[in-house]
Amino acid sequence: MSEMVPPEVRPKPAVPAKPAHVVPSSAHTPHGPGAGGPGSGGSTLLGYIGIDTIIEQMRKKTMKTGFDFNIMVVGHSGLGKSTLVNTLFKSQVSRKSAGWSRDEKIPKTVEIKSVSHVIEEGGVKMKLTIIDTPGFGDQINNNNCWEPIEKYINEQYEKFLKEEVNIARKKRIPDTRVHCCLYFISPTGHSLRQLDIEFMKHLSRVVNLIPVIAKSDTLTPDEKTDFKQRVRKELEICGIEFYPQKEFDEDTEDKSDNDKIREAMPFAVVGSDKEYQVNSKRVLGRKSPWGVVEVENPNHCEFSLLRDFLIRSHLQDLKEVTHNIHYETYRAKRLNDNGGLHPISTGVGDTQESNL
Ligand SMILES: Nc1nc2c(ncn2[C@@H]2O[C@H](COP(=O)(O)OP(=O)(O)O)[C@@H](O)[C@H]2O)c(=O)[nH]1
Ligand SMILES: [Mg+2]
Repeated sequence: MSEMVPPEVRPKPAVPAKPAHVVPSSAHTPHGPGAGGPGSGGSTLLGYIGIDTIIEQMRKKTMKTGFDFNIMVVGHSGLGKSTLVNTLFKSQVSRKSAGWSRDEKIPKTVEIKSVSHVIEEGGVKMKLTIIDTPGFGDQINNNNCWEPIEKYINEQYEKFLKEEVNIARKKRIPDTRVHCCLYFISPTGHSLRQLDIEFMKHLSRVVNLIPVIAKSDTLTPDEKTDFKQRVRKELEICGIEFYPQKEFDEDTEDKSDNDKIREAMPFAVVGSDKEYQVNSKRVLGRKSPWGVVEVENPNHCEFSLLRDFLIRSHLQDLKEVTHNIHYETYRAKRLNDNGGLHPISTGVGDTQESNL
């Protein structure tokens, strides 16, 4: 059995992590509390190394390069998908592209449209791509209507895979993979539709699926509680595992944090781009006969829970699970099935194929 040496915790000194001017070591006279000179309380050997500066280094790199985040919204027309995404990112990120207006006839098949924006906050740049799926569930016969969506998700994995196996591969592969799929459940107050179950069953295997109850202000608080419970039960009975899946919890802390989130899902949300004056404050909300439903007030709806989960606590994990689990599963299957990379039939990317 191998022996485990307990970690040595080194004290962090009150000196800058990285000197402003690097002085050759021969010319360097140790001074200050962390330099480890005689009488300083430590020895040169036990002095500060600076391992913890990796965090600052990573922060700087991320600030410089920025990152991609791709979010897909699915659910039938009018469920408030575009509004919710705009509310999440506090801007018109989900604007309609030219020739794609509400008055237009409902498309015959599911379309997939993406729009990208660069959002910057605190010096950090995020390239946000919203992938919308207009037409989903709007037909009379919605059989297999998850197929084009799954195909799109797989095409993005294929694109990434092709870039990875390219001999002259890019230093940074553009990431168009879907990191998160928000599925909008209609606030019927009854139960899930067959279409909802079919979609979530198929898609939860290939992407981080997050179900939400749309337009929850149209339900009374009691209806909302009942509906949430029923939906959760139905998802369990159907064996639908949404994100964050139990099996990917990394440790007990992760498990206990995620258990709380799982118990509160699916979040019953409200979106709005209108502001109202409430107690001398401007808040995003929706006017109802009972007053203003405040979007960001946790006593009114669960929008803020969703926002905190999606952006403030799990954004990096969504990207990691996409890469380490969903993409990895696709990649392994693809390489196994074909004994390497043969020309693909999806018509994605360039026409030149490379073999492993
Ligand atoms: N009551 C209510 N209406 C909403 C909500 N979110 C959006 N809407 C309204 O529903 C309509 C359709 O919204 P939209 O975001 O375009 O839906 P999409 O077709 O799913 O993208 C618009 O009139 C919105 O103002 C909500 O949370 N509650
Ligand atoms: Mg829309």
